[in-house]
Amino acid sequence: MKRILTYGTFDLLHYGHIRLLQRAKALGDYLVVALSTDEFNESKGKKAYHNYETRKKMLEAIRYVDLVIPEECWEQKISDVQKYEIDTVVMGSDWAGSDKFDYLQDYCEVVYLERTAGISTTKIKKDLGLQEPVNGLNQLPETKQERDNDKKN
Ligand code: C2G
Repeated sequence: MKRILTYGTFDLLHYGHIRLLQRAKALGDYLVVALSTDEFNESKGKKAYHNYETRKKMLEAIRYVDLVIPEECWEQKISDVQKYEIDTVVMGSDWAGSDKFDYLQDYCEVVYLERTAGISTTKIKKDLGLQEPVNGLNQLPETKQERDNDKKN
């Protein structure tokens, strides 16, 4: 039983995430996803659109995912590898060579899979005109008229 582990925020789940999870699972038999908690994201200066519980439920509904655990800090990875008897840690190629993952090669295999081009949570937010939350409320996307007016000004 080959056990795979990957880390991420998986906010506004999209086909780049799904392809990563699909290819990661194809490398073994059991896939553990360590999902960034809202507090950990805050420490990274990130704020997910969906909270941890929602992102966890969405991941648990994906056929490739066997277990979702919280990612609470950068330093938990060695204990995760040992606790879940991980054979391979998999990340997208944007993490290739990162000091956040390469050191795990002393404990397990580390594989970087080609990142899916053309899609990202940031791109989705930008394309939908979702500004950063104001007073905890997401600003409504501009209307087409407002966007056209902006272009004229
Ligand atoms: N990914 C991908 N293709 C995309 C977007 C994301 O392959 N178009 C991969 C990323 O490389 C990552 C995983 O999908 O391996 C999850 O992406 P994010 O949710 O953006 O995760 P990230 O912010 O990179 O958090 O401790 C590490 C962090 O938790 C990783």
